[in-house]
Amino acid sequence: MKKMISGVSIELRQGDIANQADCDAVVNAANAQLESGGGVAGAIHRAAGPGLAKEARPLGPIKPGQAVITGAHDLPNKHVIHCLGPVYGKDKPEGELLSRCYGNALDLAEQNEVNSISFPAISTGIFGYPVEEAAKVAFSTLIEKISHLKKVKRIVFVLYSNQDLETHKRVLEQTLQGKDYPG
Ligand code: AR6
Repeated sequence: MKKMISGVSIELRQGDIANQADCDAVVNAANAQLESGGGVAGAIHRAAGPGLAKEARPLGPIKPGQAVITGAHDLPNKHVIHCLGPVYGKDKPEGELLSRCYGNALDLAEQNEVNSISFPAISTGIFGYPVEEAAKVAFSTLIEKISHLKKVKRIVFVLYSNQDLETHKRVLEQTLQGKDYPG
């Protein structure tokens, strides 16, 4: 699925965030220490090699909602943007903290002249954020910022399961419904 809004494309695809060779930057659903972990962080650090943790660790610990940028090492990208999502039910207000992740990641992308960026569904794995609720926050944040983006022209959402992809498609349609966005 692909939508054009204010000259920026939003694409939704099923796949592995560590295998997005057509994007300048990939976003990591990180831990505060910016080390390897399970899920997205495990996949990104495994594919990037030990140099990623070595570069990232001194930039931590980070707080929920914060984002930092590093090189991509052995990943097929230029940058990794590491975001710490909120733990659902613990880090509050979780909607605002999750929204800040997306906003801060896009700000870093703009500052680093990133043209294309892929996001995983931050916080929806180990951190327990319900997928539909998280998708609403992600898309409303993106759409709010999209007309201000100067460098970023492609935003790709990489969902691990087909079910999560379908949920994201539905929520994106709902978010755009009734609003007249220039293509
Ligand atoms: N590519 C794309 N999406 C994935 C992949 C992948 N390779 N692997 C999992 N997902 P999670 P969080 C999906 O747990 O909830 C880490 O261990 C997954 O199905 O990676 O923000 C860190 O060290 C889910 O929908 O991130 C932190 O401690 C989504 O990506 C903590 O987990 C996010 O799942 C962060 O938890």
